[in-house]
Amino acid sequence: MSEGGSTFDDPRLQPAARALARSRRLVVFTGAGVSKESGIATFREPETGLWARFDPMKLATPEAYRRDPEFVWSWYEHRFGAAAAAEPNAGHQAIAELERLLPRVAVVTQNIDGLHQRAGSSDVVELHGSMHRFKCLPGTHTGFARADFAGQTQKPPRCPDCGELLRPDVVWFGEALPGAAIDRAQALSAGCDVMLVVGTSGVVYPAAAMPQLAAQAGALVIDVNPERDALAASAAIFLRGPGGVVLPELVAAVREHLAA
Ligand code: BV8
Repeated sequence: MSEGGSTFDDPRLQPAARALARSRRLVVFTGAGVSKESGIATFREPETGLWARFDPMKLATPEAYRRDPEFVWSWYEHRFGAAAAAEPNAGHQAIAELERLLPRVAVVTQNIDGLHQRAGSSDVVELHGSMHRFKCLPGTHTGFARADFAGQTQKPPRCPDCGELLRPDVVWFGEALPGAAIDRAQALSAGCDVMLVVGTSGVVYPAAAMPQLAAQAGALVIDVNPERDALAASAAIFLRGPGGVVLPELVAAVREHLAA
């Protein structure tokens, strides 16, 4: 704890807060790290227990699901369970507060847990879908909620409309991102004046191209991560620390700049 009582004492905090306070079109780009303090495992840090020995990159694929739907479904059930028990953390809440402080804030997330929306962010682009939505494996019938197959005992459940296997409506490796989501994310990234990047290793494409798009368009990119990630190089300001600690301090400093 530094003398000012703040837990995050980095000289780059003030320049970052000043840029955010002046932003007219802010995009917040997030990855699994922003949900870490809500108790949801990231992809890069191995899980404990049963799932530690399985590589998410090998499970989140259409091939894995077709090869062993019961196993991949149980992996998602494990992750859904963790997410259902999770609450938005101080980082999600700070991001939602920026929307109340600044003229225009959009969140572009790689996460499928829905925690930004639960924290109060109202404009969220889900690049990789949502664990709260389901569709049938052929993709013919979409928009199912968990309640639509609650009565089924078989795992994975079957599509109420065509009887095919259901799957989470998330983007698997090797699958194209939803057209509307990637189009809007690219337009927002190319049109923002500041991009706040939180909790991503920046290795999965095309999502990881968003901060580069923003920087190429002249936006000021701020990167928040306890570790140096692949995007830190394209960031004008790198704030080393966990989102749940850095973001509340950053938003408090933004409030001070706006009040000055
Ligand atoms: C596509 C949803 C083309 C599912 C996800 C070879 C073969 C096939 C494809 C490829 C290939 N090479 C490259 C590709 C493309 C591939 C890709 O990029 N692969 C990578 C591995 C190289 N991409 C794709 O396949 C994409 N599709 O290319 O399609 C196409 C085009 C047209 C037609 C057909 C096909 C689809 C990619 C989407 C996959 N789905 N998620 C699910 O969740 O189950 S990806 C998933 O992994 C996440 O969504 C996220 O995107 C990624 C994980 O990254 P992060 O979120 O950054 O998380 P990570 O754990 O890596 O890092 C956490 C960070 O947080 C760390 O930096 C850590 O330091 C930090 N942190 C820790 N604690 C905190 C913290 N930060 C803040 N606070 C803390 N407390």
